[in-house]
Amino acid sequence: TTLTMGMAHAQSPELSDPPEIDGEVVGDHGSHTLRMGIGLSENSPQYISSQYFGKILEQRTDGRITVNVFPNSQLGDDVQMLEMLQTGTLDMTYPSSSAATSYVEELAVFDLPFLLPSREAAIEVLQSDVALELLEGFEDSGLKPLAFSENGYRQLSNSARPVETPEDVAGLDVRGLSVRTMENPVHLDIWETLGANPTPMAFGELFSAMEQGVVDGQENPWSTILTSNFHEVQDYGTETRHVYTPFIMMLSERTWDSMAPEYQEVVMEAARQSAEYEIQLSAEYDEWSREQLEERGMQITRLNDEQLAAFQEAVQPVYEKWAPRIGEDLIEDIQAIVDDSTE
Ligand code: TF8
Repeated sequence: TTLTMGMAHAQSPELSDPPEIDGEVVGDHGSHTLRMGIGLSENSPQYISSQYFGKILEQRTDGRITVNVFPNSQLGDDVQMLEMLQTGTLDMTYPSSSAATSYVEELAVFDLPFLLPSREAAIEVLQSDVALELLEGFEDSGLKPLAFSENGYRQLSNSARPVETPEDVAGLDVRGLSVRTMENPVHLDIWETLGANPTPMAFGELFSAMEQGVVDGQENPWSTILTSNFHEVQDYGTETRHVYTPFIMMLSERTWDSMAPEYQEVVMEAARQSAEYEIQLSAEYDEWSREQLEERGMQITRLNDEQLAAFQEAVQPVYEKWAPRIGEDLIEDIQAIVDDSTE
């Protein structure tokens, strides 16, 4: 109605306050200013929790470690920023695990479609030894992984048509949807298998690519779609939940090596605490973001069981192709954690 039309939308849901900062203040081991580049905007759980990370460090080092967070991919996209960490031109970044599979191929396990059926199960996995061991794969890469957190369940959005079935993606009488994917081979394969026309692209270029009609759509969690204003150029959304993507908080190994062991310990603790906070914020954002998107005019399709099963069946070949490369044992280990958590 005209009344609500003029009303400003809330910028965020009711968010939990950050946990109180505890732990002792460590001694003087010099000063560090950490530059951290992230992909998402100032409203995102990623940004809010990164600021909290900086707060913890500032408080626990008596202001000797400070963190400057640069949002909106302004320093580069996930892949580029990881390279900047390797060369030491940037201290920190916060990529999707999918952007790091060129360093640790097994991380692609998280890119397998429909692997993690619930957020509870996903978080169990992220906090498991299996996940920790995956991070060990970064040894000698120039990257120091600090903690896993949540990017979240990916959902399809597009500007062309409502999508309820894989056929709607492929298009029967019309062309298949062109869908931007992350620069990740499994994601590329998922959308190819669904009959779309996938285009890998840096996240920072995505909004204008959609605005200019270079691609019809993309897939990301509702919170990212909202906080990146994708609804301004995307009329349709579908709750596909096809992949659950983790984030990994990353430090340059050069920066890590330049820090006193006491500082390293505090950095590790701060990363874990802020990752936990990020996971909480992400959960608080998810459903709220979907509602907000609907309020702002996006037409969102919720799939019924049959429709969801059709998507799961359609991407089965992706599993069969990638499982041997990623490792059947690893997949089984993760499935065991999932089964335990859903019992
Ligand atoms: C993507 C990812 C990104 C994040 C963030 C921008 O679609 O989901 O949103 O990794 O760095 O590229």
